[in-house]
Amino acid sequence: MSNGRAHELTLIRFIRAPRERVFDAFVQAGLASRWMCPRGMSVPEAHFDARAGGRFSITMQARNGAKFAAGGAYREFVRPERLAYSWRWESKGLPGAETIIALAFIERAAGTELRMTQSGFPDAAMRDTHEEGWGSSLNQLGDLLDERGQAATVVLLGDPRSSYVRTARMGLAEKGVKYTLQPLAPQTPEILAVHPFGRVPGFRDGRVALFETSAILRYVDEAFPGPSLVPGTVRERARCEQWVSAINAYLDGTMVRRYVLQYVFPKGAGGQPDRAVIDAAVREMAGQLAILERAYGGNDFLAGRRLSMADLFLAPVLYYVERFPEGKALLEKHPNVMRAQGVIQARPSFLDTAPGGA
Ligand SMILES: N[C@@H](CCC(=O)N[C@@H](CS)C(=O)NCC(=O)O)C(=O)O
Repeated sequence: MSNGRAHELTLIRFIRAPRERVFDAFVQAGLASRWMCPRGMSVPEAHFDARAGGRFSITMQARNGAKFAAGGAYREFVRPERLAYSWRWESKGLPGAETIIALAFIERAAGTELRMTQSGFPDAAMRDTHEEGWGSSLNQLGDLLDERGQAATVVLLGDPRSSYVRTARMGLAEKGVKYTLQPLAPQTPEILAVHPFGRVPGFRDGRVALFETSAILRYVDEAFPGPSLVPGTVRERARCEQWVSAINAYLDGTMVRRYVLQYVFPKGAGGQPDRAVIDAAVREMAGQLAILERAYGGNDFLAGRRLSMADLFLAPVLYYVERFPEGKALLEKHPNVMRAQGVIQARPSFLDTAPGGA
């Protein structure tokens, strides 16, 4: 959040930890190296001479190996209330302007209110990139200091019976990200606050709010360590994208909306499933499963030799299809699809996200 003054940045966060600990996280290398970089980066080096007049330096490293070093000097050091220091990027190619960071640590019930102001940016663009960087870093500070860890910051919103919510949960589980699930129905005010179309899932990582499952998984994949959810080669990445798009655009409509949901929320005469709708969906499903059967061939995954986002989109859909008579009969005629389903259904990410909780 910028406070309206020219090129100054103000961020206010509540951290569920005593203020001594929040203060120390800014000035002790062992703590700072665990959070003081945006998500997706790491801190290979940090040196802090933690006293008024002392200097510090910190190096952040991106996944591609690029390093970004910064340093400065403490101007005010009043533990645990206030801290102020200069900040200057030292690596080539980074803006070299010196800025001033001032922090206030305010005691609140159950934690600390952190008020951070960074002033002296030469332009709004530099301020805005720092807003994004610090916002993401402060999410990591919350992960580190809150006893709930990442689950205090990372929130998935949506009814766990939704196939899309399960896809997102499986992706989070595959990455090893801890999160809080808020089981909310579509179109509720809380969902509309993150998803303008009112669907589920929605996602928050601190102040970052996202909707659309593939966008959520892209973010999770890049922002957190852990095995990648997208394949390593150009062709396989495109294939992954191709299947995510096809599942969203074609399979979900037929398999979930016109087939499964016809059983779950029947719309036919006398509150019964509408046979004509089901029969039409079953005919379409037969064609779609034949396409999947050919796509798998002897592979267990849709894009390449290991699990990708594409498989996370399909598994929750086919899980539901198999629960109803025509779907089960159709699936049994497609051994490649059944084999691939068997493989993904044995993974903890699938087992631990069953819609009924078991
Ligand atoms: N393309 C969206 C689809 C989300 C979606 O359709 N979710 C369903 C639940 S599985 C929903 O919210 N349905 C409620 C509605 O259609 O209003 C995504 O990938 O997240």
